[in-house]
Amino acid sequence: MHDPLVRSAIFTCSFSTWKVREDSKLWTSCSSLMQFIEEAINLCTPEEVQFCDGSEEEYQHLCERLVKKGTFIPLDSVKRPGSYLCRSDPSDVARVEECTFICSRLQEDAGPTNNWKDPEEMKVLLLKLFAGCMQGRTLYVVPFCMGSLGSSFSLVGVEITDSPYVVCSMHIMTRMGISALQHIQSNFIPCLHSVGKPLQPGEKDVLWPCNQEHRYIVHFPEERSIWSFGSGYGGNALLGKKSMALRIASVLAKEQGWLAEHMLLIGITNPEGKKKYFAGAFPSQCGKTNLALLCPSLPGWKVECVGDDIAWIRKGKDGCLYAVNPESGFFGVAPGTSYASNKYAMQTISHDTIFTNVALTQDHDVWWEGLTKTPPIGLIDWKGGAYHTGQPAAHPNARFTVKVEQCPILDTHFKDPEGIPLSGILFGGRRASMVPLVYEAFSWSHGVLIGACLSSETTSAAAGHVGKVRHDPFAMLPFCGYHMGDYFAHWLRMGHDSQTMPPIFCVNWFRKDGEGNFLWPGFGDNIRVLKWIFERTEERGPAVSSPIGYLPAPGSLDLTGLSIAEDELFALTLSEWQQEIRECREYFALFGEKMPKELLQELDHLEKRIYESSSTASK
Ligand code: OXD
Ligand code: MN
Repeated sequence: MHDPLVRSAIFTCSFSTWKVREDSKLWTSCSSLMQFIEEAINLCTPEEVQFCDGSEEEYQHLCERLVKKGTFIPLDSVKRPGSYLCRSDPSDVARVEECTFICSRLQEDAGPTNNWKDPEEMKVLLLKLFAGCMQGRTLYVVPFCMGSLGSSFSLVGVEITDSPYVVCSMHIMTRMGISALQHIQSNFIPCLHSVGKPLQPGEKDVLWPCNQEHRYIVHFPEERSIWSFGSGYGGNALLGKKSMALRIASVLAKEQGWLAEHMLLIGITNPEGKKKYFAGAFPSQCGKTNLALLCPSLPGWKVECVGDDIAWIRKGKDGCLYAVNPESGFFGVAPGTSYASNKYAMQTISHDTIFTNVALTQDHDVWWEGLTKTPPIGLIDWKGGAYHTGQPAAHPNARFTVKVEQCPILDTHFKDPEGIPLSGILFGGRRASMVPLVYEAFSWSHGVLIGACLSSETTSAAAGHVGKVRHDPFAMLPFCGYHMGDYFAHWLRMGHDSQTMPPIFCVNWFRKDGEGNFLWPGFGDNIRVLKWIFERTEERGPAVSSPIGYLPAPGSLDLTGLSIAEDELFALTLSEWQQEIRECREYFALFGEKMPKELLQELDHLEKRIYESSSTASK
């Protein structure tokens, strides 16, 4: 016999397949979960409901189903075992920031950097869109856990979705199914997702259903719920990631005194065997995955990966910062990844990987720009047509989705529920000029200013113009679930009461010379910069004070074997900095009363130091 709630759900939507299952008690024992499911069924009217258990068998079954439908193309079982290519609709290839909303009760709580709508009005709009939206489709119930199972720092959510691609991706990116369900008491974050394309009786489905007309990625921070409509892609649809682990988690973090950040986490071991951990915030597509999986060019140095995209950071009893990666997979950008640039990423994705929007080779393997110097003959591009020179073979935001366990340099403390202790924090962006290769903040509040002033050229991770410099404070512009001014204040507060905060550094791998060539080789050579940072945290690395922070003392950056114009990498053009400060001040004015005075003072100090040094220079 079914539980009465399940029975009533069956009755109301008369879905055709409900198997009595051994785990049904586990599902029905949480009444708020059953209520969420029942309401979703009644609203979305799916044809079937599938309660996902997270098993390998279930994953394989879903993949087979997607293959049968034509959405997944199996790759060569010898070259790329257990892997699939999936092509999205060409209109659904990236996060849609203009359709992403923070619907707090008060607009001022969302702040000027987020789209906002009154939560009640938004609910009315969403209820209309979701009504009947899963007709002819299967509704999947996906319980998932962000963070280690059973850790008091983890968050449990339940995503209801009508996209089997999303379910497969959640299998990889989160701890999902029964293991997560066991940790739901009554507390979970409900996430409702639909591709927004109901099927009329007899209508043939398309390979990648989505809704081009209506797209909404909506967060209700007080209610702690997420509704996503119209897109099946990445951060729009895998709701444990950007929506829950950043936007909703950032709100919880502010309330509870921790940080939910868009950061990679790495362990670095020096040739003497000493190990330190670092976190790094970089805007989307600024090389976070490459840095997280770095293969050092300096002998004796080792980098191990804890995470490539999201870090949850808490203060330990000793006052130091400890971080965990709440995800269990990588959703990395494929173009540019190769054995030359990132051997560990290539090994990670050598099997059991879902590729989205890459090109397909004649022998059923994958290809993208940068994988090899020239494209192979007979390539099929990401849209499924013959590849023509001059057109992109892979979409620039093409992705691989793969379990972290496949990473050959996964850190042994990856699952540690207490997290890894941070010895330093890095901020970086994609800046063609002005920002030197590396410098260190004078203090925590100066470091917070560096984070707040972070700007970067826009990339294809989000729909819209590419290559325009925009402010992206802490690389959190699209991901902060509340007012950015309050967020800055929260960062300042985290560092106030103790001397135990790690030092903060700024890095820029993307500086160019007058001809538009990158000055720094990047990739494995970034270890040279990490080495200087590592040694600075030991107070061993020599540095010189400059108006913007501490720079490596001449000769202290290990450039052995490189022929590099070091001066150009560190040149400070003071007029450019004066201009930058003017722009930051203008930007900060956006945050009105909520802009912390302390940061404005830090900006004044920076301006004064720059002014003083330019007047000394001109004497
Ligand atoms: C991502 C992003 O997908 O930042 O990680 O856009
Ligand atoms: Mn990201």
